[in-house]
Amino acid sequence: MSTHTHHQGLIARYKDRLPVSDTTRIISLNEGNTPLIELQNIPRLIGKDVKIYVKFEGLNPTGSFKDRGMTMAVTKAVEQGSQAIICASTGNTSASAAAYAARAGIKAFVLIPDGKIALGKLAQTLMYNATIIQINGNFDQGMELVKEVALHAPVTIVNSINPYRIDGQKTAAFEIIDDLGFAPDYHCLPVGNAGNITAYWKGYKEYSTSTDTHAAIVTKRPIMCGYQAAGAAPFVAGHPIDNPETIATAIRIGNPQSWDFAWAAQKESGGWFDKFTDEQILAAQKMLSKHEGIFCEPASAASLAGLLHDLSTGKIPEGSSIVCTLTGNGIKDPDVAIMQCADAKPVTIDASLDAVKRAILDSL
Ligand code: AN7
Repeated sequence: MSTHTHHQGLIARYKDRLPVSDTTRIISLNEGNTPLIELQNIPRLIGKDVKIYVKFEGLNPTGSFKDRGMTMAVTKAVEQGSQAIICASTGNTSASAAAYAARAGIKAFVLIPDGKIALGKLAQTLMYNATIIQINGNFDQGMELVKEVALHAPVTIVNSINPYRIDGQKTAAFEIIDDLGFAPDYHCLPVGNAGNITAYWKGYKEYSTSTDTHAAIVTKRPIMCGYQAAGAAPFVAGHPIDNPETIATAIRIGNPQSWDFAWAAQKESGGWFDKFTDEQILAAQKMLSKHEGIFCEPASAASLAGLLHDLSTGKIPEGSSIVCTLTGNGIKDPDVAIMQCADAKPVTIDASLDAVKRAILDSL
């Protein structure tokens, strides 16, 4: 690695493991290099002797892990002469695509389900100046339309069916191993369209395999645990579902595009899929904010909800090291956060010293 300390994005950092050349113009917002934070309070609260680390992907430039894939996808689209990109999205992909298109100076078109994306994601996508096409339908219908329209219009698809997306996102696994010096025993993450579980597994495999150009860095690979929302759990059902529903709108997906890759990750790692209710997901989101100071979006909290469950049953045993990916930033979905904290509404008082003193003493 270079001796410079200025992180210039994940392509610069990992270019010997990514499909770029020395002449490639890199489209980057210095994404990646996100913190891996060890939880200090939750293990004690649940009475388990485990090491839990969260990979806080909400600290990427547009607030989600999508930036890892998007820097690669847009870099390659531009290298191949594309003037426009397109995606279907539950919100985060649209924000990320829009930002990287702005950075590259090309156009972005995004198809989103009308009324079903979090407010912050809509605000971002508008500000980055993408052309937003709202459909009276869900993500899966948007995805089918994007695949069709790309056959008829000069646009590059930047959903995770674009293999460069997976290559960019696999670097999160590299960073975890580079930070810890080992692979965790378990890796827990939310699963929607299933690109991310595919990408992590690819990254873990690449770091544990010797090739002509690279020696293996570790021997171990983690067991992959993919968690879904109960109302949007095709991997638990074993087949796509028609009308996915969950408050975690980011993972409101019924027909995952990386179906086979995700099953391969599960089988090869000895892992599993499971599903959790919106209540369990929101409880995990709040627990993480309240007890660790880490605010992720609802979908991201599915990783912790699943881990808490699997620790409670012993499926994940004490003594384990675990990484949970927190895929997106909680600030993106203010409506759900404020709804969750309705019982802790701020009080309004007179602007006087007495009134402030009283407010403090009342709640000590
Ligand atoms: C916060 O933005 O599919 O299983 O269109 O935004 O790789 O799909 C978002 C997915 C988890 C699921 N957490 O990841 C989109 C989109 C958050 C997300 C997922 C998403 P995949």
